[in-house]
Amino acid sequence: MISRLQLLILFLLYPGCVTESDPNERKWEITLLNVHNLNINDPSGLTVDASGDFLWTVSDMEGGHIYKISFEGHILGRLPYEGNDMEGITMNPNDHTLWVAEERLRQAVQLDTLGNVLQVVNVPVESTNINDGLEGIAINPENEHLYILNEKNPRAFIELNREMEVVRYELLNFEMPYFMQDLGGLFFDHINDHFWVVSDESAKIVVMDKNLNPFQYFDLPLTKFEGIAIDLTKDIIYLVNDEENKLYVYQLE
Ligand SMILES: [Ca+2]
Ligand SMILES: [Ca+2]
Ligand SMILES: [Ca+2]
Repeated sequence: MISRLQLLILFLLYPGCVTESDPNERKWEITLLNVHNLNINDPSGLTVDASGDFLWTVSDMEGGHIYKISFEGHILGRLPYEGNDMEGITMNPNDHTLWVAEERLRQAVQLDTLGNVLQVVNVPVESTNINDGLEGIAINPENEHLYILNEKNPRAFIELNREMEVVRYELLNFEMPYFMQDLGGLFFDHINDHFWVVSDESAKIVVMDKNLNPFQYFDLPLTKFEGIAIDLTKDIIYLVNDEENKLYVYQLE
């Protein structure tokens, strides 16, 4: 028998025998549990309420609304705020305020859960095509930094601090199998410091570490998924499809 100490010595003597992780090695799998119809036009962003009891989504239509929906896709409420082209939503669990990404206006808008606007932040992006703007938004509950995705041209990750200053700006131009044609939705896992990105056109989810290095991907059955939210207590992934107006539910294991 080789003792643990002997193994450790072998490991230290022969570091070359330690292989790097295979990019195709799957850490997790996802299994489709359910697909629910949504009576909402072009649902484009998704987040779990801080209570953990329901979801919030947005319609990207001009004059579109913010909706509270159940995990089965039933509409539980609608806020009076009328969006311009809302493509993302997140909730700050510390103060229970919502943040939406207004794509064409290049703005992050903070609202209370009655729909009153509290703050409007202009987000600097380089894209000149009006509909290649903000598509994803998430928040870090520890430092209250906002994470924002610009869809494409360029595919950018933008981090704003509490003062709403840009403190990180990175382009997400990955090689296969992590390549994404566009960036459609963002979820931040604050327990593991992972970023989950859904790409509409590439029909995939890519998971990145805190330094934005991708390490896992999942193929999705079709395009137009634009919102992603995860219930970390149950390892359930929720996705909304902008074209089908449907809510997809996956088990992560
Ligand atoms: Ca959309
Ligand atoms: Ca749009
Ligand atoms: Ca867009």
